[in-house]
Amino acid sequence: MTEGISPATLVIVPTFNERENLPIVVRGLMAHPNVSMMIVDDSSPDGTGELADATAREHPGRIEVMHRTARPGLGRSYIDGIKKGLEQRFDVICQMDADLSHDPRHLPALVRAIGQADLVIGSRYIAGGDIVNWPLRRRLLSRFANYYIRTVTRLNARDCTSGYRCWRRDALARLALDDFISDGYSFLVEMLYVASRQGCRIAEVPITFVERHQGESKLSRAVLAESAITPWRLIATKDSVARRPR
Ligand SMILES: Nc1nc2c(ncn2[C@@H]2O[C@H](COP(=O)(O)OP(=O)(O)OP(=O)(O)O)[C@@H](O)[C@H]2O)c(=O)[nH]1
Ligand SMILES: [Mg+2]
Repeated sequence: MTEGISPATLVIVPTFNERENLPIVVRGLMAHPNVSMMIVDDSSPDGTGELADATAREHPGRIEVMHRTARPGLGRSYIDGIKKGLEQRFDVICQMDADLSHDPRHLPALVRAIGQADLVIGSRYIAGGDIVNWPLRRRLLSRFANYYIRTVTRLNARDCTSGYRCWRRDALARLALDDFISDGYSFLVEMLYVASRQGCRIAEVPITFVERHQGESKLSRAVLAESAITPWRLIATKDSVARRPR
């Protein structure tokens, strides 16, 4: 069953080696009328970029593919995708992973909630949220990361690290992404922090997060180290001119 999504909505999906997963994500998203997709591929060696091009040809006018070659990285991919998305007519711009952890079926609920919020987080850590197939170690790591981030930054959101998000276009346009200090997963925390500092209304709706079956996780030690430092860097720079609303 697909519920309709009424505002013009763009979903930005960063990809790196997601050949097996991408077609399933595309199918799920294209089932929602009024939803377009931007795939931001970082020259995946497994051919995800070429597959994305072929998929875009099957859905003319609804799927755009950005092939990145310079300065790879998840944060830069989001920045490039968001900038391109903001040039277009969309009222709502969402972020979603390509590894099937984020179910396209949750999208209508996220978009509906944007009626009363500037940013809606697809949340694992509110009532009704869940995680499927994560080993205890991953659960503990994510729980601890959220506790740590919330404590250091005083953010109120329960799930500060979820990459399934839905933004009101104006809130996203105000973020001054070029001034961001982090990349990788910390980039998501920084987006949330800056949005919160700018007075965004932040809401959460429950999602069931499913661990990837295909492809590899890109969570590395370097990523974890950056995540430990980011909350402190954010609070240290929070009054800088760069992050005042523009
Ligand atoms: N364009 C681009 N996409 C990336 C990069 N790293 C990861 N991604 C994509 O970003 C999304 C999230 O990355 P994942 O690798 O799923 O994250 P993970 O390591 O599995 O982490 P968990 O989902 O928390 O287990 C996926 O769609 C990836 O394909 C990158 O450097 N560039
Ligand atoms: Mg993942």
